[in-house]
Amino acid sequence: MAAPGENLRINGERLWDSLMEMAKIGPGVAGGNNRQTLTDEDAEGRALFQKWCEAAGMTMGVDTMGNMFFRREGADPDALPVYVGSHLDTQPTGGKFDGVLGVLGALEVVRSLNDLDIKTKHPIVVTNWSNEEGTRFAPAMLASGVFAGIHEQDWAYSREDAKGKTFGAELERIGWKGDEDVGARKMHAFFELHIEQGPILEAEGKDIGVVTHGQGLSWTQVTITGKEAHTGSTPMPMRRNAGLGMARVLELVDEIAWSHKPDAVGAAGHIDIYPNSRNVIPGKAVFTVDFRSPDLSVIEDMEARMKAGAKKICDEMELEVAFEKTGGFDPVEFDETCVSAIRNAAERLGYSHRNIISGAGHDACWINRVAPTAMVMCPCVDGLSHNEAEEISREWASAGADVLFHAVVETAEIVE
Ligand code: HGY
Ligand code: MN
Ligand code: MN
Repeated sequence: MAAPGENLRINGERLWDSLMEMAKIGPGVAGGNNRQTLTDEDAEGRALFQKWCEAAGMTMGVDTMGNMFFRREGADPDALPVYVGSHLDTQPTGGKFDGVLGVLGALEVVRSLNDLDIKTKHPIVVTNWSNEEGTRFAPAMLASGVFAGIHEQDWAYSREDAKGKTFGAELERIGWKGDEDVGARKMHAFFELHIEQGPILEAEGKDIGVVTHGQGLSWTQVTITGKEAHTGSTPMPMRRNAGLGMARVLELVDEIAWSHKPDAVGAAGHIDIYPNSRNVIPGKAVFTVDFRSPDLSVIEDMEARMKAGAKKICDEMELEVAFEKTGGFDPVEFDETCVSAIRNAAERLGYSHRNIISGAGHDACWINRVAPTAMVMCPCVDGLSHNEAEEISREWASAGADVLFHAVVETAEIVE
């Protein structure tokens, strides 16, 4: 397939302006974003994205999970489209670029194709996946997971946030429940641009990460039950302290992850303690253990050791413990042809690059189950993400979008 000429580039200034414009919606308290899925802020961001895509001549489709698809016609209307996108929802203390760079980078690809009046054989579809973060409604990558047939839609609709609101009800409430059958769309390929969310590319002075694999993820929700009692008048031997039990389990989680260094990681980001009162011994602790590794057998080992160890800790402390698997996916190997399109694009454009395994989960990890898929990454400052101080340079944003542009156009086949 003819590749675009090395001088074909996106409009970096327009991309940066769109990122800064979107960042005004659902602002955080420290310069980042709090645009959680299915909130009014998410709805506002979706509307702005729809306006921009329709102004670029694309037609919108929305499926029953609220996934948004904007189609640019190809010379062959029957050819399967090349899909490109990511997610607009953010963490509660999220950055301006996690997910958003991939969605607005995809829009920039189409805007640049329009500027250059380039026609492609395959249609191109710009995509925003609902609820990639899984922070308000677990698990992460929920809607792309339903699209790929991993989760049932009814189960996804039943997922509840901390206030007991369900995904299905909130999707209706914000008016973004579409009528397309989720997963009915077939793809020629899917590409996702994303910030690395880790330190490797910046540390090595590389512009581009060619993502060959994604590490696997396991989320286990642990509930430890003890007995609420007075922190002052209850003798130490009589206490059944669920908070202390959680602390010992979290120490164990850290130890287990370190035992598989350097690739495995483990922590708990979600922690609820009850009744969370200064002078009451915690009667219940609910927390989610997040284990990740590129090696499935390591993930399984970490999960099993954590459960056995937590059971032993709780037995010794006369506490009850229960486990619920609330998310997970096996390590992912992306499509070699799509990965090569990204590597060749970086080479052609003169960007330094290296192969990389994605530390974070992405919608591409699920879409890889139903279509040839690959990702391109750009560095982020200090490797920081899921933090309002998340930062990238304009140059990194442009480099990532240039490579995305070339990989998408090559795969969609330019029509002379
Ligand atoms: O959890 C993840 O890896 C992604 O950021 N949702
Ligand atoms: Mn993301
Ligand atoms: Mn994220």
